[in-house]
Amino acid sequence: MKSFFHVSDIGDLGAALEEARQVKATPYAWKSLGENKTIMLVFFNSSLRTRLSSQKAALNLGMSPIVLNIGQDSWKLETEMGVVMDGDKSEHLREAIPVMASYCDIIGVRSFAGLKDREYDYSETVLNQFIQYSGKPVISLESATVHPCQAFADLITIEEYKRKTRPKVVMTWAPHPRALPQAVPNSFAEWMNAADVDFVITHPRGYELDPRFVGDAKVEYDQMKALEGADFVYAKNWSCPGVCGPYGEILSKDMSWTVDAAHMAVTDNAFFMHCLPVRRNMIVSDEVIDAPTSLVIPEAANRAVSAQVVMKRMLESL
Ligand code: AN0
Ligand code: CP
Repeated sequence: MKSFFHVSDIGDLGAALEEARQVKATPYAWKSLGENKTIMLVFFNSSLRTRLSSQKAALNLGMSPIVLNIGQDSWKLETEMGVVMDGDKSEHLREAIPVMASYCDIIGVRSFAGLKDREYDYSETVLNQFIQYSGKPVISLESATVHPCQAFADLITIEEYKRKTRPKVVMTWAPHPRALPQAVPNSFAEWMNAADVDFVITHPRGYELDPRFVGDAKVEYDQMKALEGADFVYAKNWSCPGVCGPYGEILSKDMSWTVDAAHMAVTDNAFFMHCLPVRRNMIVSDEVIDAPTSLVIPEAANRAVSAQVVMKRMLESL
């Protein structure tokens, strides 16, 4: 595997899920695969799960992880071409990327959407520079438009907990005080469309996701109607994707969308999912996230599994 951004990069989903099962059952079985191999994990933004699960996955494979926090441990990096670098950025990505690549075999990059310029974000400007100038396999650890390691872990979790062959999975927008990227809902939609599930998206009007990710998914603007009979409720906030409104802005903080017991009551005793970090009593009520049907912890634990499958495949194709 050369890069990991989209569901198509993982190939057959059944095979990937089977591989995830094997990796989870025997995480140290490929310990020699990563011998004398190094993965560079580059963070332009904060992280708890991605940072730790990626390191854990690398260590399970016998590979050495190096973590770099841009702007904290390193120089601040300029990401735009053609600018006069007279500000606070001391170094350009154009030099930094090949330098980082010279010390490693695989690169993982976290680079959130700036939410200012849709074209800049949706053309994955930063991630594409990593692909172009590193010459190494690149993993998106949440880039401007996608978070594939999360969506793969989510699918693994659904596969583990589903009680029907084809469960109903509902992704619902929920309120948040700050403008957040669309990467998580974009990837979740992309992966659910590829999986064998009945997938429904619900959000207030104006929050329509990019059609590239929505695909053939059903969009239902009535949240309660969407949740009826759901087997999995996947909550997430995102800012305006710029399809039917102003890009990157908060259009609503309607707390009636917070997933609480009344929402869960119309489901088929659904499991609750969220990628974390989550704002309690904004996105989800305490009673729902603390219930036995909440999967947020096993979902986060599966981040190490999805990351290990991806890194294993990359190591196998080096
Ligand atoms: C980020 C987001 O919504 O994209 C990361 C989620 C994994 N969340 C926050 O910034 C709170
Ligand atoms: N879910 C997720 O990616 O969490 P972090 O932002 O903490 O890595």
